[in-house]
Amino acid sequence: MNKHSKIYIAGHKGMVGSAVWRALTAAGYNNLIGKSSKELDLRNQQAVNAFFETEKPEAVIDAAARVGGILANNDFPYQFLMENLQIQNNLIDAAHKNEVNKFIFLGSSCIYPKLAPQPLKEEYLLTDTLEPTNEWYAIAKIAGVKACEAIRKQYNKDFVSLMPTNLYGPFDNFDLKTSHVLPALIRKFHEAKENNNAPVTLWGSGSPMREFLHVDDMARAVLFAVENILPDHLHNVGTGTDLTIKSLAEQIQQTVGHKGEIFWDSTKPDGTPRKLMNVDKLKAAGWEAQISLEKGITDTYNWFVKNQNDFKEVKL
Ligand code: GFB
Repeated sequence: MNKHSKIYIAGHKGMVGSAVWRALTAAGYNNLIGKSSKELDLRNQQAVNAFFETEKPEAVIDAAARVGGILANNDFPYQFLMENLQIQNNLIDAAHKNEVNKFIFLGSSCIYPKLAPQPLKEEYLLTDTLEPTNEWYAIAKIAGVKACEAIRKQYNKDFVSLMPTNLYGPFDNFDLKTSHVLPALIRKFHEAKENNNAPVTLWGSGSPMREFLHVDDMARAVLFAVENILPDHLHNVGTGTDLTIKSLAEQIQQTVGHKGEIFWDSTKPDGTPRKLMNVDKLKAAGWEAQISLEKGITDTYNWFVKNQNDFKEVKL
């Protein structure tokens, strides 16, 4: 790989893909390609094959996926399973057939069993049953990890999977029905503050623990995988520390400056009790997270305040 190598970033308009685009551009990569979903429907196998035959990228970063928070995953199981399988199968197979030698597949920590020992090591994959609220998405992502592992094993190509913990940052989805917890809480506390410090209702019990990684740290992990041959097919990406949803809520409430009450809606699911990543493998290879949660929340809140008028509802 060199700075003129043609690198296709699938999903370059999303939170992760756009962060990867920024990181690679800042590092001097000057031959990046991306297509919006209107220009190229990644669920369409023929269209994806035609795109690869014309463009012949040297490397592919798969940041394209149907993603969402706990309720979206629970309410749209078919889309989370089928669309993710379609997107990744089309990309992986077209890349394989068109002599792409480096493919970076992105997934999520929910691929690991619901009650796996903590922190989660890569070797715990497929050792027990999954968390039911997101097993559809997880099964699709596990299939992608396995497809990349198979190509690596059978054809000796540099196909790797990076599994980040819960990501957040600029260009996140702030739609209250479909978003993940961190952007949802930023919006809820901000709007409640503007509304005379009205009470805020959050989901579940507040007791589950989550780990949060700023998307710019994730993008540096992808850059690291572009520039190095990683020792194995699967690597966790995270900070190595987590906190309860209740503590996260208090931290966001303080950053936003909301002074009202917090209520917990126990009719909404908690999801998995804990999913802290063991990040020793990627650390040993040379990557480490740099952005603290405190700074990340402040920066994301500032970004939200600047851009909130541009948000659309995200329909699934
Ligand atoms: O981020 P989140 O939607 O998904 O929720 P997961 C994390 C926790 O925050 C859950 C609680 O315990 C939620 O009940 N929570 C509290 C809220 N208030 C809210 C709120 O207003 N909005 C949201 N969204 N949550 C997803 C998976 O799991 O994480 C995906 O479904 C993927 O497949 C992704 O793995 C990273 O962390 O539970």
